[in-house]
Amino acid sequence: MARVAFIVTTCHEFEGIKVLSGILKKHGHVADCFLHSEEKDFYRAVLDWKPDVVGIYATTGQEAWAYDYIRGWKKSLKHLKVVMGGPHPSHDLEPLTHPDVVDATTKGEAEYAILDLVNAWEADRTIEDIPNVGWLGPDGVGVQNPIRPVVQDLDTLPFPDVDVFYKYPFLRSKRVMQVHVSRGCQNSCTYCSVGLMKKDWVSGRRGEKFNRQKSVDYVCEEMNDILARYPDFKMVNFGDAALNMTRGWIQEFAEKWPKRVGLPFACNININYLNEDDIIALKRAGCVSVQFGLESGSEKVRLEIYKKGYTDDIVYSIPKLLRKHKITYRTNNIMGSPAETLEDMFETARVNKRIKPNGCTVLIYRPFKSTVLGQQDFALGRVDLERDIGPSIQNDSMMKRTDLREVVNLQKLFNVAVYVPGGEQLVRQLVRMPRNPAFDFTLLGFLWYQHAVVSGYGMLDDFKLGLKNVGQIFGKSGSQTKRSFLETLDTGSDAAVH
Ligand code: B12
Ligand code: SF4
Repeated sequence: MARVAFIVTTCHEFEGIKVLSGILKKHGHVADCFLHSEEKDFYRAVLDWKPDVVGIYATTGQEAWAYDYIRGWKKSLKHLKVVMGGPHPSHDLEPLTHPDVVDATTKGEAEYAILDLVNAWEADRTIEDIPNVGWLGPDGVGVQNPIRPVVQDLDTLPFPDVDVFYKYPFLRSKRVMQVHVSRGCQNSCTYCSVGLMKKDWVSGRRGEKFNRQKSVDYVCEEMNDILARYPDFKMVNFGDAALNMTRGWIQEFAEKWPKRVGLPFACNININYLNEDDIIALKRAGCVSVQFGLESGSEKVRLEIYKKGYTDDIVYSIPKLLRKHKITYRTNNIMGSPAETLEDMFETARVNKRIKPNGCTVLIYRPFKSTVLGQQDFALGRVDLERDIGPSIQNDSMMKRTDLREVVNLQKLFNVAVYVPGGEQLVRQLVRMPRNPAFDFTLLGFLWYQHAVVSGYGMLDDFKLGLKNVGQIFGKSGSQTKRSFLETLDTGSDAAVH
């Protein structure tokens, strides 16, 4: 029996960690999760728990935040091993080049990799033959082992272990609980990691699927298992890329969910796979709010460069249907990709104005090495490698552009252009000014209102969440340094991808 401590910097309940903890516990290990924001003394809390293994989840830019803590723990706990998983080490073995900190990484979905790894460390066996695991070779270069097939039937997994997050009063007393019912996505947008995950996170065996959805029965049982212990949640947010991943799933869900669970919910949807019947079923099931990625007002950019699959026809027709059936909707939008001029970005604001969303999430384009577009950007030298923008995609840009200031300012003031009468003209003047905290707070104000009030996440919860992360305002990467407040704000949504 090993003791595995997951550590997390963003105040959020992470589905991946819930699942890994569930698997480890099912196989006789002890697991817990420590949230930086929720512990009075994070360093001591983890140390006093005496872990044998520390697990870190990392998106790109977020890999190094705990390195100094780990160095300290390793001084006291001589046997401590550290594994990093998630999107970043799945595509980049750089963390292994800090052998005083990271002992192994995992690539892709890690349910059985972490189990094998913990078992091997416990028995003092080699980890060099474990599928999905990355380790440091004798020449100081990271070695990535081949991966195993992803779990094809998500119903075979134990229920995600919510207890490791809901032990924290703040997370269990929120209005909205986070739930995931699928993995993958029908689309393969070029700015998103999901496209390459589909190719890279599967073993390539014949018939292996990357897009998978839990059965409706499993989801209802999972929910009731959680609600039996934590009955106070008022609403559910499905964090999946899209709830409408499998044809017919929403219709079955609309039959069973209201009777067996009955909580209202918000979710992300792919509007190119949505029709009026689905919208009616969503409404019947209890959906109050959906979010989808518009990303660009230009159909050409959306279809030809982002490969999003959303034609103008879809972009203009689906919102009308959502309004007709009284489901609120928010859009996600990207500013500053190499595909767009500033004028294109103003066009994105105008299209939003036309389709009248209840809120606009606006992210700054970030070139991840785990995306098709990002790989091109690095290859073509479009990225300013000297610029440390921290882990967030809501704060700053690392692209080489002459209009960088305007782009970043427009991201902050986008909602003014969409929602304030005559706003576009005003914003056209303001974007030329130096960056200004007032612009940041304008963005925060709109986001908070749209997310907390319009979509029903709760004003107080969202506000408290902001306060919890206030120390992270406008941070850079690296260990224990501050990160962006904005990064953590939209925790109830899938803002990161769409
Ligand atoms: C829901 C979601 C969020 C949620 C929840 C965060 C989370 N990561 O769970 C919120 C809204 C908070 C969020 C925020 C952000 N996100 Co996000 N998010 C997602 C999304 C849509 C689903 C993640 C998920 O839960 N999947 C289901 C679970 C079961 O899978 P999983 O998390 O990958 O976990 C598996 C493996 O990764 C691994 N694993 C996970 N944790 C660990 C830990 C250890 C120790 C080990 C060994 C393995 C391991 O095993 C798990 C089980 O198989 C993904 C896209 C995607 N489809 O993956 C983007 C994604 C992960 N997000 C991304 C980004 C950029 C962000 C932000 C930086 C955006 C921002 N606001 O600036 C922040 C970062 C905050 C943070 N600390 O993660 C990028 C990461 C790209 C990259 N290369 O780093 C992704 C891939 C989307 C994209 N743009 O391409 N996100
Ligand atoms: S951006 Fe959204 S729709 Fe596109 S591939 Fe990623 S998760 Fe799917």
